[in-house]
Amino acid sequence: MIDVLRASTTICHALDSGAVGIVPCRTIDAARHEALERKGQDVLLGGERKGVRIDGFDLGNSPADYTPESIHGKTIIFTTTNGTIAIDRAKHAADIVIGAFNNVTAVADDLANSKKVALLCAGTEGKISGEDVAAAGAITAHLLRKSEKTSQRTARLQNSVQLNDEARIARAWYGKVTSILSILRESRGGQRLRQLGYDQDIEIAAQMDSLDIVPRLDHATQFITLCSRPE
Ligand code: 3SL
Ligand code: MG
Repeated sequence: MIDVLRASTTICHALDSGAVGIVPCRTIDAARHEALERKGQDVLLGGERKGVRIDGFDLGNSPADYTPESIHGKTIIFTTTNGTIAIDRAKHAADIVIGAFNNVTAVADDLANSKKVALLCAGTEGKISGEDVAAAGAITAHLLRKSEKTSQRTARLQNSVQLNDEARIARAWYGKVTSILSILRESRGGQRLRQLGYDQDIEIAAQMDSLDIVPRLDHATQFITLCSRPE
């Protein structure tokens, strides 16, 4: 699942800062309920609606707020406008990982041996967002490069990665990107974040491969953690 602005980026930063896990919730009520159920545990409520922190929540959806000082050792109950809904829609997938520009290479390396990969772009309230498609294109390009290298090593003539039209479009779109920061700033979501004064979040989200981590949903616990790939 890819939601560059900002759910995926924030999840990556939260886990990198030492959060125990993220519990994605589809609605604000579900998040509040989850927090009540876990009363007494070290939990924080995080997320946004219309880009801003939800009333009564501890944190919004700015990756910069998820620092080790604020969240190390805590469980984050998290709900956002698009990202956590996309995670919920993917719930029947065998394996769900969270991708952003910050962790393109780590995610692509992790997915490289999968038989079938669906790159789910969260978009913005039902509309395509350019930044999510560009990140999907970056992951696709990395998977292709990896596969070409393997083919050369094993003297196989055919590239083993087969793309559908959507993946080809994403890759072509990413191929046209000269500045990730510009794509993010110009996008629908990016423009709104700038109006809200979140320029710093866009700059963080634009940093390619700043983190070498792969957040993964554990189906049993419904926690997103840095757990390794299921066998
Ligand atoms: O798309 C989402 O779920 C949010 O990350 C949107 S926002 O960037 O926080 O407005
Ligand atoms: Mg988004």
